[in-house]
Amino acid sequence: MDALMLLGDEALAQGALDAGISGFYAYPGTPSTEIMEYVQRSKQAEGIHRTWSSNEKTAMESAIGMSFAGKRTMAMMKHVGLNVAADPFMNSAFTGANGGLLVAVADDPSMHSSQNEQDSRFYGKFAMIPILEPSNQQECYDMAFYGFELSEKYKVPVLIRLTTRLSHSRAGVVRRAPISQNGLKTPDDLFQFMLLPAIARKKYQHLIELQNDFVCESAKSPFNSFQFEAKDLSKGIICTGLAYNYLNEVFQGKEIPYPVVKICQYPLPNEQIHELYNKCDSLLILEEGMPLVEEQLKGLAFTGMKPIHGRLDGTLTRDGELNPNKVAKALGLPDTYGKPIPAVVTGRPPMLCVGCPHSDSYLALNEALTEYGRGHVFSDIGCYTLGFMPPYNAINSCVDMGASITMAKGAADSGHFPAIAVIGDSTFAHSGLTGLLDCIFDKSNVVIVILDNSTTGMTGGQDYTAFGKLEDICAGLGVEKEHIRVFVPFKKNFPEMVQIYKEEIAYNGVSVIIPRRECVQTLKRKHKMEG
Ligand SMILES: Cc1ncc(C[n+]2csc(CCOP(=O)(O)OP(=O)(O)O)c2C)c(N)n1
Ligand code: SF4
Repeated sequence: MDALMLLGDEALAQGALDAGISGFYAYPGTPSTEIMEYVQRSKQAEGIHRTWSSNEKTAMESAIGMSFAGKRTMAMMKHVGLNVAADPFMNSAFTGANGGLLVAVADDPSMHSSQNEQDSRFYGKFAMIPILEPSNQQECYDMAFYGFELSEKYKVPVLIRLTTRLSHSRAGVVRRAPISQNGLKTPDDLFQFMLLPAIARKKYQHLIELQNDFVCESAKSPFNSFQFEAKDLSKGIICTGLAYNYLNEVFQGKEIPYPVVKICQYPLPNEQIHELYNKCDSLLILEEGMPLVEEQLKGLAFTGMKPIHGRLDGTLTRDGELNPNKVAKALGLPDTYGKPIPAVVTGRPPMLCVGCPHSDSYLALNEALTEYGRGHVFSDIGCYTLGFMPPYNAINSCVDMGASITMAKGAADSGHFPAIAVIGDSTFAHSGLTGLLDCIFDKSNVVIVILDNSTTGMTGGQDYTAFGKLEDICAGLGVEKEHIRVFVPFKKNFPEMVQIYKEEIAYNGVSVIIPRRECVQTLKRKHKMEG
């Protein structure tokens, strides 16, 4: 088969396509977005489900449904998306899978474009399911085939964990001959997906029984390797996922003098880890993200234990992503890797694009709020979060997707006035609707500004499910029609915009204001495509 130059995300997508997948479900989020974007561009994917879901929970549940029907499927998200999907994700470990079910989660250590740093391997361990963590783009591709097989062999979902550098860097990937999709086939046991307590207890027992099998699979996994032959036994190295790549980069093709255990499939293959521990005077654990393996190995600190070095004892930083330089230093090698970053690419804070509609919306909101001082605007996550920066200084919170509306509600419940929520249109579809329903139910005194730029701007301009329906949705949920106000955020409309903000702040109840103007970047792209 031909070789392709693919991002890690794209390699996983291509692998899933070649491995006979029938449906992709995802909500955008860096660094996972390119998985779905690749599939949406792919001719091979025609006829396969590949539209964006409202959020990660709906994506995960739809994937479980497709698995129920016997087909291979994958849910994709960024790490914080797995928090949103955690309920169906955890329960899917109990229901198990019918058709192969993969959950691809891209973590963002160092928080390049995320509100926190978390390690999805903990979720996989928590759910007690197998985890695959590719160390390069070829493994991203191969793991799609392998993951589906593993999922169907044990009838469990399988977590694939990527990290930013792998998701977003390119390498040659050799393809295999594509295989056809599964036929429709409902589960043999029609109670399989019925998590009533009496059934769920049995399911949990079954999941517990499978744990040993999962360890055996890890021990013979083509993605794990155990190189025990090295002469220098002062150190044994365990590296996981991408860290294996960094280790090899440090030695630049030369022989690594220490025994190395490469872990790209979990749960940990205990026997081989013990063997390494017994052989060597100390261990160095290189893992991207949190010290999951290191903590497991350290357990309780019994006296006489051999030294185990890693992120917990300061050999490596406790936070942030790894790189070959950090790995070299942890090995006691000189700190000579890489060239300094040129000044031109440093110190450039993100800002709203020139002409961004959010900019006009914020300037008018600031004007309307002058008499109240600062501390009234609960924001959310999207391009509009940049309204935090000067010259706007317009917002006071950013916690998780959807939190703007519910935080404004909580503040309003306490008597805080005015309480304004600012939320993007895609974020509103993702997780704003239920918060709005809470406000309507309690007749909360809030003004909710839904910034409608017709796209999911922050992640590169994807479609979203509530497009063209915002007023209808708000009215349908119970917002009074006269308190659903729409304006076009342009400088020339400034007095009208300020007036609308002021009127709705003065109204004691739930108001929705929709500033509507397309994102200038998507507009530019459309014009370019139209030639
Ligand atoms: C749970 C979760 N999923 C996905 C993301 C990634 N993400 C951040 S903001 C955003 C949506 C932004 O779109 P929108 O609300 O329309 O605002 P815009 O960027 O267009 O201004 C997404 C998908 C995230 N931070 N958290
Ligand atoms: S991408 Fe669009 S929404 Fe985001 S800052 Fe630029 S113009 Fe505004």
